[in-house]
Amino acid sequence: MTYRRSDEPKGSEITPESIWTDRRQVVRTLLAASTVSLAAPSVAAGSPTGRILEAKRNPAYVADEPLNSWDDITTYNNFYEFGTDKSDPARSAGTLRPSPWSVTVGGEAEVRGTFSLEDLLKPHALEERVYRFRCVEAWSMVIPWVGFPLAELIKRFKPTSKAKFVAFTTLRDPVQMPGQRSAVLDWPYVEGLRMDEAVHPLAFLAVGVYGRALPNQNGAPLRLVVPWKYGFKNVKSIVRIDFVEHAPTTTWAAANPREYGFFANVNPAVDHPRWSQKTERRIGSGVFAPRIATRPFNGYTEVASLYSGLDLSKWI
Ligand SMILES: Nc1nc2c(c(=O)[nH]1)N[C@H]1C(S)=C(S)[C@@H](COP(=O)(O)O)O[C@H]1N2
Ligand SMILES: [Mo]
Repeated sequence: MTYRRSDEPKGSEITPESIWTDRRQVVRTLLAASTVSLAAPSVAAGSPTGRILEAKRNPAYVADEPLNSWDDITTYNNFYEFGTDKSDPARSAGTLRPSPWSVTVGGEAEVRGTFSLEDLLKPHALEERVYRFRCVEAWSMVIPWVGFPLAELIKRFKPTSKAKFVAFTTLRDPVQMPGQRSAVLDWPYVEGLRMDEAVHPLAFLAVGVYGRALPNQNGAPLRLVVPWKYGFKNVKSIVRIDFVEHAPTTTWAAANPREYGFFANVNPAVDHPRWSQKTERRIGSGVFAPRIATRPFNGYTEVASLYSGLDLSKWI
């Protein structure tokens, strides 16, 4: 699956930026008006850049609504290691060196060790999945990720019966990540899932978007994607994965436990203390577009059984 043949010139190389933007606008309108074909984003995506990844589209996870453009996905970001404004990561993440990269897998597992990214990825066939993405700040996107199920990786490392949670850690390097020189969050950024969440078929490790290797601002070279949870669970630029017995610390819940919890399941019935979670603004839909109703578990209701018996108004 590729969105653009490698021998094709990038749109921005052959047309002035204004024409390109216009054309994208036209395509977006067409997309909004008709059934979305997954081939369409090749044109709608602006000009994807980066290494082309070989991946097979997974027909179980395709879009029933327009995809966000490459520009939406790569210029409107949360990645506090590069600043707190949405536009900061696209501007500043060039200092991150996603290659060479290594990931350490440790904790309660029979197999452990430090692996180059290439070795870590080798056993996994890449697939493309389109997922809705819902930030806790009440904006959303629809994103074609490339990666593989987290469950497949977990299986290889043979977690022991003591492994009840999986903890993820982002790189800590204030030289590559200048935002870490400021104490806006505790570094490194950490996140976690309960083991049954982590092995759910929806939980995904992404290495690309729009058929290209992840841009730095999106969490190169490896990031988590858990589409039924608020965006902050989707930890970026992962260097450690640990199998642990107890619920690990998670960055936003530690920073503000009154406002954020460990689970962070998308839930329109529980407002954030400072804003409603009932609706969301779809990025790129235009200023006059109506807000969209937010759905329980971001519409991925197949995960509901993971939380039976749990009061989701308490366990936020
Ligand atoms: N390491 C790290 N991971 C992170 C963040 C961050 O600041 N640092 N922000 C989170 C938040 S709040 C969101 S909404 C998503 C944004 O992902 P995107 O920029 O690819 O859309 O990344 C999440 N992962
Ligand atoms: Mo977010």
